[in-house]
Amino acid sequence: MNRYKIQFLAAIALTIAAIVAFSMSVLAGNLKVEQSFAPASIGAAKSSATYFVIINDTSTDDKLVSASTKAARKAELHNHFMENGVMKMRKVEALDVPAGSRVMLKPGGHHIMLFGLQAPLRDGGSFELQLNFERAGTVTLQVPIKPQGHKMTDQKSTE
Ligand SMILES: [Cu+2]
Repeated sequence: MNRYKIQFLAAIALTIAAIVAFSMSVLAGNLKVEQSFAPASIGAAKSSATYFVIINDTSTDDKLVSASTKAARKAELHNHFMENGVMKMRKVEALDVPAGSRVMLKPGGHHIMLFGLQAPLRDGGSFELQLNFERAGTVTLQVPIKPQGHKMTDQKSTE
């Protein structure tokens, strides 16, 4: 293999590495979104959820105000809460992402609820999700679909 071929292959490898890195950590303005995933849907279930971590290393407060995806009819920002010993969830208008904070959307807490899935979410697949922040604007994530029970890297330490 000549030198040029090697350089060419090295360039391809770097490009692939950059794409992989990009899919793991997505920038929205100066915000970072990491560890996104959606659990595979069960049977013919028409709803699911999406989780991720938002990192605001800036000195400016921000807010997640909405989300949308072609994978579902509707994507809503939700939170879980306990009422009379029963776990319920409800829509929230916005999620604060204060300056210098790390905000986690995780099972049992805040999440993006997906209603009316266009197709079942299959383990190993992925879909695009747009997140709209008040200041940072819109970011598009490629959300990987993981098996039921998948844990985020941060989850154990914050549970
Ligand atoms: Cu929900």
